[in-house]
Amino acid sequence: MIDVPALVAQAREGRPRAVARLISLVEGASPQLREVMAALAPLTGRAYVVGLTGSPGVGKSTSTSALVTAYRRQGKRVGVLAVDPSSPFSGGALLGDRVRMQEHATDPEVFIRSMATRGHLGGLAWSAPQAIRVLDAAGCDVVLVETVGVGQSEVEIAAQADTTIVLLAPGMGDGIQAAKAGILEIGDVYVVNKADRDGADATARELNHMLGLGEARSPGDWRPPIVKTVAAKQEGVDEVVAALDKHHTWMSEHGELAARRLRRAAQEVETIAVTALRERFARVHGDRHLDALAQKVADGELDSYSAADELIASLTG
Ligand SMILES: Nc1nc2c(ncn2[C@@H]2O[C@H](COP(=O)(O)OP(=O)(O)OP(=O)(O)O)[C@@H](O)[C@H]2O)c(=O)[nH]1
Ligand SMILES: [Mg+2]
Repeated sequence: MIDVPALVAQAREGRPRAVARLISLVEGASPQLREVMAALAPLTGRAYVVGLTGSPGVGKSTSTSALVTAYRRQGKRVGVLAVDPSSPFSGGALLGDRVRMQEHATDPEVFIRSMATRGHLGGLAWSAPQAIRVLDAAGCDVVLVETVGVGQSEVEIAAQADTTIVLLAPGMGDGIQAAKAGILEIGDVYVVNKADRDGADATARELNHMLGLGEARSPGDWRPPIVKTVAAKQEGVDEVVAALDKHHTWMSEHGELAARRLRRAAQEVETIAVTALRERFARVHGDRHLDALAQKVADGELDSYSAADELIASLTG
């Protein structure tokens, strides 16, 4: 048994080992998870959570590292969570990321963690928010969440962030790829990285066009900025931080920050509740009850809605 209050107290002081331990507890769905989350709850809500997403190789890790540098210059404590929704292992696929974060590895004010979420009950939607809470409770002013992979997982991760950065790079057909993956709608800030390469202006223009940024908006609406960077050389990164500050201020002033956090919490509670019901169902009935009901539905003896009602009643009654 782990002494949770002691561990949480150490994490609160920003002790890296305690933070790492807590995230492992979250990742491993420890039986003490409930106790951990209850102890963390009153310590959370301070961190500004920024999600970074974009096609493989656009420079998410390099940009994350560059943002860490920029925030450290402001004296801020920074957490980094690299989430790989496609892999059941942490580490392997994220090795490259670790290398790119190397310069921050010995900074006691920077916490870097990779997380694999495949195979988890509830997956990403369930484990990432808990890990973010740990970093928040550990006193991180900013938590940067990088998602590897494309598609739904990126949209899911964006839902966990206060602000989402969508990264593109010139000459990768990124505009089209991003649009396909549906990630163009989720950006609050757009970054065209690798601006040292040809075509950065064209990519920015194309993006501007696709997002309809030239069109009129209602006063007070957020107009996502497009920032060009050379993350590998720290160029343009202060502008990204300025854009993030601006978005944070805008959200605070328009009630959007609170609204996003409320939506996030609602989603999280729902995920946990549904997962709990599913577990309970498996414990109480195994698949037998479901199979029996399904047989009736297949034979036309029972309609599927009534079968579902019966199933729910058997769990909650
Ligand atoms: N020319 C140039 N190369 C860059 C820049 N930023 C990153 N790179 C390079 O692009 C490659 C990919 O960078 P990463 O930061 O690993 O990209 P990523 O988006 O995290 O990649 P995945 O996590 O694999 O999806 C690396 O070789 C970087 O050195 C840049 O501004 N200019
Ligand atoms: Mg990466």
